[in-house]
Amino acid sequence: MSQERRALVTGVTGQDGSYLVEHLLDQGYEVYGLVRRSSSANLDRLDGVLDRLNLVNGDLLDQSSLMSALKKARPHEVYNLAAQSFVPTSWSEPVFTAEATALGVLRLLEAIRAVAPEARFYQASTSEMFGKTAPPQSEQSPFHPRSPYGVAKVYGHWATVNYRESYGMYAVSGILFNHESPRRGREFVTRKVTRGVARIACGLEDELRLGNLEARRDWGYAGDYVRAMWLMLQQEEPCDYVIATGQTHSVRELCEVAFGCAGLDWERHVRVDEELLRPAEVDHLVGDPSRARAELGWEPEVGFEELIQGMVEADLEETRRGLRAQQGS
Ligand code: NAP
Ligand code: G4F
Repeated sequence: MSQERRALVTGVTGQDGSYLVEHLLDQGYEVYGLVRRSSSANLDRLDGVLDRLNLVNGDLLDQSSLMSALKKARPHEVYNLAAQSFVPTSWSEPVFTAEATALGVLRLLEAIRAVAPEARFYQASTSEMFGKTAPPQSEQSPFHPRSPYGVAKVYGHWATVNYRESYGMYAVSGILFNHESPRRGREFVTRKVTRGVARIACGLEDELRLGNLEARRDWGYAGDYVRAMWLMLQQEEPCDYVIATGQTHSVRELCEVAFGCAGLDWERHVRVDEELLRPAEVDHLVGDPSRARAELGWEPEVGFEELIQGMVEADLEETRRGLRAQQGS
């Protein structure tokens, strides 16, 4: 890249943040990552890039901290990946979820308008906004969110569209379907299953308790999806895009594939726990990424089986490493 480019990424300690930072550094950006105060360091996912990344303090709940971060980073591009992103927590902590996931977007947009109005803005929107809407879901599909998280994300989406329309800001909403990786949080179903497989294969556990096995998701690879985020901010005109694979699988199929990767029969180990069922479920998500394919030239490179196999292998390796460390100590 010939010109100097600076990007500010919120949610940099999360799954997507870590992949996006790597992508932006590869593109030659000077990258600033917003981190909130925590009682213990949680920079593990950034292990390989910490010496090339500028960390700035800030929290989506604190408007002045966002303004300070923007003044320090002077970004050309801002990627808002920070959120309370775990759907079940949004029922137990709905107000906190709205503060971070809905109003947090507004605080950041206001801060950009005041401090860096020329910066291009990416909002991490989600297929959870479609909720009950029948598949396939595209940019034209109506929203019918099914959780306080989904409701909060609809607010963030429309705030982004509104700032584009009200103030002429280059602000876009990426409507991303589920995307996973070995860096996925352990509470999300793919990682819970692949980690469960590893622990069962290593003899540490025998049973994996799950909720709804019939829910269907369009699961892609996080590394592919951060490329789409970046592409969205490189277009002449700001526009919102659905990012998805167009393929769908049930949680039951996920179990079959993941246990199969370790030569295990999932039906011998998986138990349904009613406590893990949600007050309202999103039954069936399948995205239609035609616009992204046509206008961004974006295609996913990693398919479902390859993704799950990679996650199982990574979890097997991590579990065996843990066992070796225990035996050595
Ligand atoms: P994640 O792993 O849960 O990461 C969330 C990030 O947000 C973490 O870095 C977290 O920081 C940060 N954060 C939370 N509250 C904050 C606050 N008040 N102020 C500043 N930072 C805060 O999520 P992800 O899977 O990478 O997803 C990234 C974004 O995409 C999220 O907005 C999510 O809702 C959205 N999304 C994800 C998917 C998916 O399938 N992964 C699909 C569609 C949309 P700590 O480390 O300090 O907790
Ligand atoms: O992995 P999940 O928790 O992801 P969910 O709810 O689809 O949300 C994720 O993807 C969204 C994009 O659509 C993001 F916006 C959001 O931030 C997050 O990254 O659950 C997937 C499905 C659900 O239908 C759930 O009911 O798996 C089902 N499931 C069945 N048993 C389970 C479990 N989910 C979890 N987390 N844990 C279980 O034991």
